Formats: sequence, C-alpha cells, structure tokens
Amino acid sequence: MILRASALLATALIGGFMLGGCGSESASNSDASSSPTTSTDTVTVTNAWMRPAPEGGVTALYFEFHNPDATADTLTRISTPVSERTEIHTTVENDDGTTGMRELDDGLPLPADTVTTLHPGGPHVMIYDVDAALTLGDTAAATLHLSGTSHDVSASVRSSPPQ
Ligand SMILES: [Cu+2]
Repeated sequence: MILRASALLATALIGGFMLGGCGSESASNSDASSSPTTSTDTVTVTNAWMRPAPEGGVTALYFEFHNPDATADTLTRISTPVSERTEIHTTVENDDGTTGMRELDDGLPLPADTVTTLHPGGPHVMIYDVDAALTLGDTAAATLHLSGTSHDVSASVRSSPPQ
C-alpha cells in the first residue's frame, strides 16, 4: 500500500513536470474566491485528505463521495484556496504495465445511490503549484463543484488514507 502510493506520487510529480498540466489549461479555475452555492441535497463527503507538498509543489486530493440520491451527478471541477490549478484525473494502466494519469475532461461521474471513492491508484484530484507548503496535520479547504450545486469539504493533510 505504501509502496504503491509512493509510486503514484512519483508518477504524479513526473506527469505534472513533463506535461505542464494534462491538456490545455483553461481559465475555468480562476473563480476560486467566488461564493459557492451550497448544495441542499443529501450528498455527503467523508475522509477527505491531501498529500503533503512543498510550496510550489504538487499534491492530490482524495475523498469518498456519497450520493444516496436517485439521480446521478458529476464532479465537474474543484476549487481550493491552496491553488488555482486543479484537475480531475483518473489512473490508467498502460500496455507495458506502468500506470499513468489522464485528465477527465467531462468530469468524474457520481452514479446514483453509490459511494464513489477517490484514492491512490484510482480517480483523484490533482492540485498543482500549491501556494504554501502543506504539512502533516494541516487542514485544507476545497469546494467540489457538481452539476448545478457545490459542496465544501475540509481535507486533512496526511501521508496515507484515513482508516
Ligand atoms: Cu493526477
């Protein structure tokens, strides 16, 4: 588990370094300071956490998204005071057995009546160029933008998933 997480982080760092962000970066993340509409539906987010990162570094955000509703939703974007550069990624296995990351241009589907887990080795949110160092024990805010609503979360900075 720890080895795998380290490998993913290395992949993340290399990927971020080489690609300069998967695909063309739009200005869609520039309104991090606008006031979000708070969702009134019944979704909940648990176990939100981020990896530690130095100032200017790359981190990843993970969480469990509980959608008990009868309708599917989509995670379209993340905003956070930590950085204006975020992307929603999925992890893919290449033909040679190595893993890589791909940006989900259409967002992450959140199926009805389902818990969707973002985790190392799976879907995750990439956060580039963090404004200040994220150290173990810190807490970072993030807003999950869904189809028409948004949901605020507080992520703990940890090196492994909450149990
Ligand atoms: Cu990634």
